[in-house]
Amino acid sequence: MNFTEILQNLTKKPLADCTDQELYLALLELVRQKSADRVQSVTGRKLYYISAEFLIGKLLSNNLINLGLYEEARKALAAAGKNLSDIEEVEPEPSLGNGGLGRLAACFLDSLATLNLPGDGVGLRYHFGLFHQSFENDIQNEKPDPWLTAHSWAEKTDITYPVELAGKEYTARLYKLAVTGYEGRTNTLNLFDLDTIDESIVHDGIAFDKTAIDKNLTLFLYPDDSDEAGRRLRVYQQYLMVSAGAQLILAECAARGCNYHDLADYAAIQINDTHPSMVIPELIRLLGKKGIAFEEAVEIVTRTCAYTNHTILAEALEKWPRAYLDAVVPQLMPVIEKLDALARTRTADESLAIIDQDSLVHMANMDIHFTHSTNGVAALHTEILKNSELHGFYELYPEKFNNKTNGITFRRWLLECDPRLTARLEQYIGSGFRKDASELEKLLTFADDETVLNELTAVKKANKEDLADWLLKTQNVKVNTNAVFDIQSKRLHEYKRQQLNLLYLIHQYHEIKAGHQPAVPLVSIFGAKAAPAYTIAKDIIHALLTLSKVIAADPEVSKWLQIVFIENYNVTAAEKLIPACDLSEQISLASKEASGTGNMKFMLNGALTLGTMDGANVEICQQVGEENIYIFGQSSDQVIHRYAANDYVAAQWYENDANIRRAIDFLNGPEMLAAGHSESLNRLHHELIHKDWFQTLPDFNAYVVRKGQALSDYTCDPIGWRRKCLVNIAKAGLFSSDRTIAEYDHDIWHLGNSSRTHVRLGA
Ligand code: H2P
Repeated sequence: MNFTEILQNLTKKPLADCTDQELYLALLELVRQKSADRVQSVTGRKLYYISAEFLIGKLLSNNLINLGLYEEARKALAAAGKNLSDIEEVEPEPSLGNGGLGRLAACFLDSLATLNLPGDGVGLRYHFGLFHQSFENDIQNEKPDPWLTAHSWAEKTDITYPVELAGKEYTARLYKLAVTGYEGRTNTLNLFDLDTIDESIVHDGIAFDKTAIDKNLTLFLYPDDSDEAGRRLRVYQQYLMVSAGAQLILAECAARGCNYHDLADYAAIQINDTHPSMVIPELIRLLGKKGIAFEEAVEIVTRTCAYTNHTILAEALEKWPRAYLDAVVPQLMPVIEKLDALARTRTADESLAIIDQDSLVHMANMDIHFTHSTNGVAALHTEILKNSELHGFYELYPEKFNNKTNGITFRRWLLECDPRLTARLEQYIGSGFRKDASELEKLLTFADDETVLNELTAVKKANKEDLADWLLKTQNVKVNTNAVFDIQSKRLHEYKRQQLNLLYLIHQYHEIKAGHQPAVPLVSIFGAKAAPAYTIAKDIIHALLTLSKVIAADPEVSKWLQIVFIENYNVTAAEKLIPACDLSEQISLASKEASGTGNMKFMLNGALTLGTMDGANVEICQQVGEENIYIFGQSSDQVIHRYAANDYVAAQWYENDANIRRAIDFLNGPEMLAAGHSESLNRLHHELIHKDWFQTLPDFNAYVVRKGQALSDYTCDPIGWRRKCLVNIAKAGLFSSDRTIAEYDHDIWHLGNSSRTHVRLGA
């Protein structure tokens, strides 16, 4: 049977007569069948990647690519007058993640399956995931973002586990989502849910009764935690995930012959950030029920589990008041107390305790004591963990610390999102890079080939035209594709410093008004969601939207400058933005961005990075060389020292620098106040002068200068610019998640071959 016949067998009518919805369902079914053919039995150690987030994005095209069916499908549909990209539109995007952390988990699943490694995900089946963002009156508005349609990728199973929450028993049901690798095997993303969830309790945006656990537990990812009920709800969610997950792991291992004493020969569990940390005491508790004594259970769990740290921001290293755990998971508290006592026999350092003197339970501390590996996600981040943030732990357990620089799957972030560039690359260097990313380096032989450089420029131009069409269609804005496309898309957070970009744009506004024409027109594109309770982050969005209007209304400035803040930034939007980007904004305060992965996606798609020496930017800089990246700003050492000395006074920078003052004072000056909301603009103005926690002002001038340099290079030396882009693409191979996963496997997991990890378990 040819592809058309196979598909027609499913649609039961000629493809030309089918709606896009019918074709989508047929393709979904076909992908399911083909993925099932690639399921393999597991021998030896299997990975369970347990994570509160899996930001998988739409799956149809990705799965078709990985199954090698994409071209056939596209052609068969085209022959029937159908367009695969229209059919993709039918698929709702599951927003089961917030940002890089969740997207990393999704890339890892893709790489595991591609590398033929046995590795499944474990998480929650949120009904709405992260909220849907819209702008009303230039203010972020949050609504539910439904994705669970009658036919979804996650298939209901009849596997259930009992989970006890606050003394009451709930039933967690398992849903399975097939994850097929590129020319690889099929693994599973296991997602848990309750049958009793009631979506109708959501009202007024994303509000709901936080106490009705049976109805609300898996409604949203990260429900508002600005009140106690919201914070407790997170503990409820986390325990549902880890308890059901732990039961699943034990059941699967037992079915393969594990006697629980040898659990570490059957399972490797990667704890993704602190959200799943309770899996440690939960496994110890469950092993206790199987008759295994506490001491041995601790050793088994330590050998089985490993922990990834994704941030040094204290707010994100979870510390739960003991009272919450007493109330929600009373069955775990005796175990956690014993773990705390055991940890205290290893160190007298109070800061390494699990339960501190204020009765806070430190999840990261529990992870580090009772797993065999703690890794950071970029070289600089791991060094900061070892030398400052987790220094006490590093002294206690030096052998546990290791670095695993993040990566991205090139299937989604090149093959799928940038077919034009992919085709060109294949023409130049063959298709080996699809599976071996290091082959991209072959491109370097074309660094001085002007034909190739011009062709790459043409690819970028066409991608910019596509993005312009998409922006017009979905955001109702028209952009000039001869302008530089400058993009900052990531979670909204002060440490990521969208506000620095904002101040730059105000600065440019003034410069243009003063008759200083820039080198080239600039379209500055933002995509970002602010956590619903994060006021200043929302103020930054409001300021950018307001400034965008002020500029658009000024013909003198709008010739040169345009701000586009896209609504509801998600994976689908990222796939449109990234291939069209010229300049990638990675401007976090040095030391604060653990790694970043957007930076890798942009470079792979031939954008140049404007960034600080932070996270993986440092490694990108090492890869491409300083002449192929625009670096500015304080170093992480300078920042760390400034924090230690506690002598940063934003107001001094404001007082002493006329450019800074002019930019900040514009925020609540007459033009902005006429177009925006005074309360929000005044608050941001005040914040920048009197707090500025993430030291925007010391980096301001350096940023302005470096960005100016980038823009002038773009115009004055187009061939030189494109050569830099080529080098970035060629050197992106290191940032393939296949490399990252191979390192995790080699150093931490040892999948498939039941070899024990040899680690020192105590002090
Ligand atoms: C976080 C870090 C990033 C890192 C990512 C994956 C938490 O993602 O901040 O620096 O690359 O994890 O390790 P994000 O900020 O995008 O939510």
